[in-house]
Amino acid sequence: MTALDARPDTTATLRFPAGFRWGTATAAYQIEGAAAEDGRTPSIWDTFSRVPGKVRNGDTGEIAADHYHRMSEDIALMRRLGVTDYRFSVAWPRVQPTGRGPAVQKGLDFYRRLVDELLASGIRPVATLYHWDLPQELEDAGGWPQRETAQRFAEYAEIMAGALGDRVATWTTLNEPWCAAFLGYGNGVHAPGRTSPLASLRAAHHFNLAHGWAAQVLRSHLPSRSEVSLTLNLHAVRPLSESAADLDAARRIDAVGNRIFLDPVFHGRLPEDLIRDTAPVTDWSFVADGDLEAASAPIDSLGINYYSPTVVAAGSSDAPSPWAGAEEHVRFLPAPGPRTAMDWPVDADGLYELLTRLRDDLPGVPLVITENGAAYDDYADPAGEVKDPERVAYLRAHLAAVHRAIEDGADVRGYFLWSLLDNFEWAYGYSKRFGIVHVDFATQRRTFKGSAHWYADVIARGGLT
Ligand code: IFM
Repeated sequence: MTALDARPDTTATLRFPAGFRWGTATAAYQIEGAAAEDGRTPSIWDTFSRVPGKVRNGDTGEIAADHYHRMSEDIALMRRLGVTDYRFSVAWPRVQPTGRGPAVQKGLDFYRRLVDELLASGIRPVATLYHWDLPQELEDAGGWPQRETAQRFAEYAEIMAGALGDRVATWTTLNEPWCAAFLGYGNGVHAPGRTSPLASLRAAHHFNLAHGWAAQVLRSHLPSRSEVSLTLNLHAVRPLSESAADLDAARRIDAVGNRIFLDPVFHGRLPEDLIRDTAPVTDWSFVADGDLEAASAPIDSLGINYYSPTVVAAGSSDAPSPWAGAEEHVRFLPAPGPRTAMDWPVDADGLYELLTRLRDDLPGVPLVITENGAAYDDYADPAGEVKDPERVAYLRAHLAAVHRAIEDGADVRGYFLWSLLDNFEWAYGYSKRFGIVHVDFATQRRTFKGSAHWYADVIARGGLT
């Protein structure tokens, strides 16, 4: 080999497999606005964001990115990007305001128009049924800690399958049930703001049940070519050292952060160590006969949302924590390296670790990156341009990690960048910008950031240069 051969080939292209899906993702409450229009009623996020001190600057999703009125403009942005797929969520209180009974036609019409315009643009719609906006009436009746909510969810899934099943081929039941259960009912940082370890574990179980019931309902109402999936924000957990105590800390977080969903959904069982670890806060008697079998209804792929890894060691963490008791045995440590505006470490290896773990743990299950992206403090310069080289570097590194995982045998079918637009970032309100399209919330003007131009180029080439 000559010295020239040994030099890295900087012109090489990391090409993704033919048919790889290139997408962007959004969620209803974060972009739609029109919170009280056409029959939509409050969700838990409308209520929560009005509670003083819960959301930065008192922001709410009342107007958000006004996507409800600007949907065609936003689809035009996607056409410019060249995405093959678009992942959106349906606002449950827009189509079934009380979470019970018949659907509201105008709500369904909005999603029909969205899907039809996407299809006419050659973009495949990927619908998520639940991205955290529970109808407030269902929370008033007990919310996700109550079994009945799972039943309501299955009925809502049937409504949506009937309304869009002929035109949407890919369905996701839930987005990130970990956040909805543990941030919503555990440490109260998300809606509905409850702080009970028991409630968070009950909610997690009912999410698994809701997912399984909805998956069955979708399967029986959708054409056979349709795909049913679930999206989890799996934690790439790293022990600080190989000591038995640090490894045990990592095991605890893996149990209550990952296997609490993976085991019921893919193996029809609850992890034994989770039951042991959580004995001080619950006895799991709310799991009824047949629940775990229902939760493990077959699905076609697993969606993964990844942003950064979690480094842990033996010790204890400060309350309030969402970890249902595990925090008494676990210390969370900052991962080294650069950080995004969320103060999340930039660490693409975590995504590779996660994908190769799933390759080994779930053979035969296709994987899709349903969210990945980064917030930075973007602004329009005097020339009106929004330059975001840090986001481009983040995305490039993570796509390279996906590529490496595919080369090493992970069956990854697509990548959805979070997010298309700057939007309502939950408890951070509008202070954090994840979009590759900048939104001036005063005027609702949309501007391609540098990362949007870069992503369009990646999609056009089918990979990275
Ligand atoms: O904005 C959220 C999204 O709603 C769920 N996944 C993480 C994103 C960034 O925090």
